[in-house]
Order: sequence, then C-alpha cells, then structure tokens
Amino acid sequence: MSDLHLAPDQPATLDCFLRFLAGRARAARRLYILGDLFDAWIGDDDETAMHRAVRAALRELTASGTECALLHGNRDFLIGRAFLRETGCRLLPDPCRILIDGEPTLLMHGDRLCTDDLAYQRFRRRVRNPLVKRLFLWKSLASRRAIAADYRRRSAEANSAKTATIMDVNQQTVVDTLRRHGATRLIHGHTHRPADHVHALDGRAVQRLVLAEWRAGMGEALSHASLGWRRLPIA
Ligand code: OKV
Ligand code: MN
Repeated sequence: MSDLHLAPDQPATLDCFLRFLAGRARAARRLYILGDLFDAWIGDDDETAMHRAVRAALRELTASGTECALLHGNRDFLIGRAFLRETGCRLLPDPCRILIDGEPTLLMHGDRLCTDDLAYQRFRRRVRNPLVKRLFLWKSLASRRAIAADYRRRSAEANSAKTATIMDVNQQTVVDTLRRHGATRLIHGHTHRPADHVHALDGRAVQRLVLAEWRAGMGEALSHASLGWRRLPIA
C-alpha cells in the first residue's frame, strides 16, 4: 500500500488503517508501505494523538509476527529511527529491489519517476540534503510547524499551475530505472493513478503496478499470495 496521507482532519482514513492493522494485516507475512503513510512529518518528536495511535497499532502488528517495511514518501521523508524503533518497522531504500516468487520487483514511492516536474525535483534534492534535514530537525517544533505550513501553501499554489502530464511519471525514467535494476516489475504509488501497466523492455513484458491513494475512509492494498496478485479494497 501507499499514499495513506494520514492526517488529523481525516479521521475516517485513520480508523480504516487502524482496523486493517488490527485485522486483515495480521494474516500477512509482510506489509510494505511505499511512502506517504503520513500527509506531513516534521520529526519523530512531533507528538500527537494520531501519531501515538499509529505507532501503537504498528507496534502491535510487528509484535504479532507480521513484518512491516516502510519507504519514505515525498511527505514523510523525515520518519526516523525513533519511529522505526517504536513501531518495529524497517526502513527500505527507494528504490528497493526484492524477489517475489523469484521475480525481481522494484519498490519505489514514485516521486523520483516524475522527472518532468523540474521544480519538484529541485525541491526534493534540497530538502533531502542530509545537512538541510539536520538543520530543520534542530529547530523547535513551533518553527518546524511554521516552515511546513509555508511549504504546503506554496506547493498548493505551484501544483495548481502544473499540468497532469508534468505530475505523472516519465516513461523514459521508468524504463531506465527498470533496466538499471534488472527488474521485471515496478510497484509504486505517489501519482494517485492506480493502474496495471504493461511495457515492453528489451523484448520482454514488464509490469508497472500503480497503487491507489487512501481517501474518505477507503483504502487499497495490493496483495500477493498463492492465488497471485490482487487489489484488496479496504473499508
Ligand atoms: C512535505 C511537501 C510539505 C511536496 C523543510 C528541510 C527546509 C524538511 C522540510 C518541511 C515540510 C516536511 C519537512 C511537507 C512535502 C510539503 C509541501 C509540498 C510536494 C526543510 C527539511 F528546507 F525548510 F529547511 N520539510 N514538511 N510537498 O509539511 O511534511 O512533497 S511537510
Ligand atoms: Mn507522494
């Protein structure tokens, strides 16, 4: 799953996720969250009721024997060691290559594939710079909240001027990424355009599975089990 965008003003989506963690997720061997679990993350020390509830629910899931692996998204890229320690989740790099049923599968959040959006890629490089991240985390929570609010305001303005094509993945970047990692399947979120794409790559068929965002108390998980791949609606 990816793009849950958990936020205090979306309690239905939070409830849906918490019910999933306490219920169906327990049957899985491993849960992958491919980024943007949270709509914003300004540091593991930002204590809210929502953060406490999610931490506790993830802790109970991992303690029950289901492994949980996280990728950073473009919004929650500051999720750090304290959160991982408290939840028992593992952080994976983006991209991350895994074998599923022997098939080399690449997991990504998806924002790195949107290379037509030059302004976003500039923003990404800037805020992912280790020194910039450290300086940000040194600030008080109050200053971080103010900076984050400013970023959100400016991003909403910028995005309203961008076309849908600019905000989608770049096909050449997809192909280059799959080829570089020798993968035959790519799973990502971020674009909020769920679809099963098939591409030809060096004479082979490769798949790009795009995950849906969660919204209004409805979610989706792509599941791989003995019967193959399935999109599970989560209500
Ligand atoms: C995350 C996005 C807000 C997109 C800022 C350094 C700097 C981190 C930050 C601030 C914002 C995350 C941490 C948030 C993603 C937005 C708006 C658009 C497109 C700095 C390190 F530069 F200010 F020093 N941020 N927050 N956006 O509110 O979670 O990804 S956030
Ligand atoms: Mn995203």
